[in-house]
Amino acid sequence: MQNDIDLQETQEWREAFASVVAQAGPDRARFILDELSSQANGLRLGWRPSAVTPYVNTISVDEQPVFPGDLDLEQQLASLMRWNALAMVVRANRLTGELGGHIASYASAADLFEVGFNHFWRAGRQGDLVFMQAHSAPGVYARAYLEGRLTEHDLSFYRRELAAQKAVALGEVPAGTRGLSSYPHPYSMPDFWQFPTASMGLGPVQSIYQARFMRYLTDRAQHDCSGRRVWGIFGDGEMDEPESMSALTMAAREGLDNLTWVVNCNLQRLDGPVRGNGRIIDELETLFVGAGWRVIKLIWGSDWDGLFARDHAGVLTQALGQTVDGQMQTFAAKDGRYNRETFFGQHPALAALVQGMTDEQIDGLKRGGHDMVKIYAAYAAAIQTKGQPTVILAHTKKGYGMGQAGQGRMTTHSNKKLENDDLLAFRDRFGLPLSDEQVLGLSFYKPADGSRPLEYLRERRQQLGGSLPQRQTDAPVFQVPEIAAHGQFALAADGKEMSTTMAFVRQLGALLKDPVIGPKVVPIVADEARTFGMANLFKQVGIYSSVGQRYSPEDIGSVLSYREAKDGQILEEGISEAGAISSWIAAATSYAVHGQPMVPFYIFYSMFGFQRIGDLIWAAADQNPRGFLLGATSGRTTLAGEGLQHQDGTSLLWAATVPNCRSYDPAFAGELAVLVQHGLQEMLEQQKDVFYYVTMTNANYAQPSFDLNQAEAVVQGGYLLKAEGQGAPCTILASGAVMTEALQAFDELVRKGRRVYLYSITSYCELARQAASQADCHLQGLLAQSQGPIVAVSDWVRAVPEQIRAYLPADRSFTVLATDGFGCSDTRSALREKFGVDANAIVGAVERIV
Ligand SMILES: Cc1ncc(C[n+]2csc(CCOP(=O)(O)OP(=O)(O)O)c2C)c(N)n1
Repeated sequence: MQNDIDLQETQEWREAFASVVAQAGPDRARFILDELSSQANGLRLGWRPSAVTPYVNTISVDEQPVFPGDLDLEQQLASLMRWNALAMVVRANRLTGELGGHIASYASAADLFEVGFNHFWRAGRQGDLVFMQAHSAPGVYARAYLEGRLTEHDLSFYRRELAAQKAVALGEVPAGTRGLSSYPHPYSMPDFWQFPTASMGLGPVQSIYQARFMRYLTDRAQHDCSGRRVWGIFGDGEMDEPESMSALTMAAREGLDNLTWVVNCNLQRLDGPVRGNGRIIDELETLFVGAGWRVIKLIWGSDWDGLFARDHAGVLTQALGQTVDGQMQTFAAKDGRYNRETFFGQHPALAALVQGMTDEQIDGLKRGGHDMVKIYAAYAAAIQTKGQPTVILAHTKKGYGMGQAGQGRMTTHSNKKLENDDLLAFRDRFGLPLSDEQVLGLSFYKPADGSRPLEYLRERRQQLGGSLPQRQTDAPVFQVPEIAAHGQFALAADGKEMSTTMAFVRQLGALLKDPVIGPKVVPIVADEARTFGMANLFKQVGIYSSVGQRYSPEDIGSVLSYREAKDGQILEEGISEAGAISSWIAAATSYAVHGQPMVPFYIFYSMFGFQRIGDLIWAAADQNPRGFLLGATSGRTTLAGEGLQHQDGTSLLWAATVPNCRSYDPAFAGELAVLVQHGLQEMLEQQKDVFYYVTMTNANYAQPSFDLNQAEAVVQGGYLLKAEGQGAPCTILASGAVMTEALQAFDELVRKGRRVYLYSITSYCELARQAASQADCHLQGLLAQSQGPIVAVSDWVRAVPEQIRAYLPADRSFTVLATDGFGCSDTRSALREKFGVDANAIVGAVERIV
């Protein structure tokens, strides 16, 4: 900052501006500022206003609405939540230290949660979607306990899901008692949690795409989501995750005013301060404002209002603006006396501000995120915002109320045990109606049924549509058309040359025309539609754009013209796999979130799927999604020329690690058509919680007609494609695009006087999973149809075919030809020769064995 070289001149300008505000009002003042700014730009002054505003609340005292609730009662209730949450974690860890859990995060966020629960977050299918910071889960359980949704027994099985099952089985606890998952996991608690947030950064990005998907559903007249809102409560440390920030501009570009984030700025993460030497709130303000969000700073509680009002010279605001977060954390950890001496003692005018206050009163000065009145004001302003998403930057103390044991302490995040004195101090601090004995015994506390606090709690939730979080799964059934309606061309391919990708796109095009299923289909791409030959869909169904198309596209006359439309069906996410999978998650969970089943097909470069955004796929799996992931251009040797970053030999291995993901590697268009049909039936008719990962390739080759009698076998993992020849028997297992090599080897071996059995293995993973769980498995019946040593050839790493080794008959040898290692840029034939997965290698492998 430059020194002021003419104080008097500066003062004259200030006064002139102050008089504009006073006489002509804020609109005129803003106009003048805009004019000056544009003049400065015209003069090339290289000046830009700072995006950072003073370290004070955005909502001024006179803009603050009256708090509509019973403040005392709500504070009392919040104290009970705090206690029960704390007791739950400490109890679990007294039992065994290995269970873990967090106290300090919820301690800092409790009021932010409570104002949401009591006044804003509406439940049900017309209500709000709330993404809750995962390590604040104990507080959410504590509330569910007071609401009567969880019992004391349930709480005592926090982080002990298996122990609860055992205890129920042994009759030690009432039937229905259940363990509570560490974090929000819909898979573990399917009627409770809606959105998994435990892997940090994934909640934020998913919340944005959920808000955007609601617009999509509404604009496409599939489901009216116009009354719903997405809320997210996240950590300030969590904002460092690239995913958290990855879609901020999209949210603003799309004008998502149905989205509100609350970032709990307790200034600490796990190891220490988020920005010890800086200020995270300023940094986030700049970032969000730059991205186009409305930023509401919620920094100080009501008891600071008087201090600011008396601070005519602005020394308080200035001193706060100069305090870095590391120091602010120390102030949180220290007592009133320290704060008086160290902070207010910096300047006589500051000291004068707190002259009449005791050290206890200084200690009790609240940060904004601990003041329900201020929180209410911020939330109320957020939901009135039009045309842009809002973030509330809420200033809090980590471990609030944990006193010596944790408030503002460096180690507070991991503190899961409290000493007796600390527990008693916590009781006193929050005025909890607990005896010493109850405190030391960590008794949960719930006011009597019918008592005013409980009645109030229930009334509030009733007003807001019931309890939250709550996951519902009932959804209407949709009839899937006969396979012939969309896959006939593949079933009767009759030797026609095409790639499985081309076949898929053709099938998708036909499905989109189905009057029932068509509108439910959500094609998703991340800037690779042309790569996969999908450009024809641009014109056919259009690309979704919330504003339609404001330009005439360069290729307007073409049949493949780039068409954006408000009712467009394709979600074109640009080069963001994280964004595309988040859209896929929103569509794949729509049956639960909105009671409106949709069928997303996300088609991507297979290498940039599981490897790139595997953790998001895992989070998707946690939500029991229903939809298709299509790994196009797959295979280590089939995507010739592209080199080692693109050539995928591993995604099927990743997919095998996701329990509810059914993964397939079809060789032929007919197999693919059957898989799509079967998946649709499972998801839309039978309403099974499954999702499919199907690989596709870009190699063109002759597609045989498909015998529908083999459909079931394709789904189970493989079928005998053909058997010919006389002589010593041998068996070849092949899948995906290297099937063409196996077909050549088949002919060669028959010519050489062998009896050859060739199988198309559509899924090693499905074969192995079934074999692991039942003796009478498909694999066993399948191999009983053949004889001789088995050679498996795969465009994937060895571990993919190896999945079945343990379940093979003892008298059959098993050799795997695979593509472990990095790929490289060359032709298919050169690559297949290098990896030893071409026809020659297959013949050689068979001949070497016998
Ligand atoms: C991807 C990922 N990395 C690390 C963690 C472990 N972790 C859980 S909470 C936490 C610190 C959270 O800090 P912040 O977001 O500031 O929230 P606070 O607890 O302070 O409210 C970390 C590192 C995680 N859950 N997910």
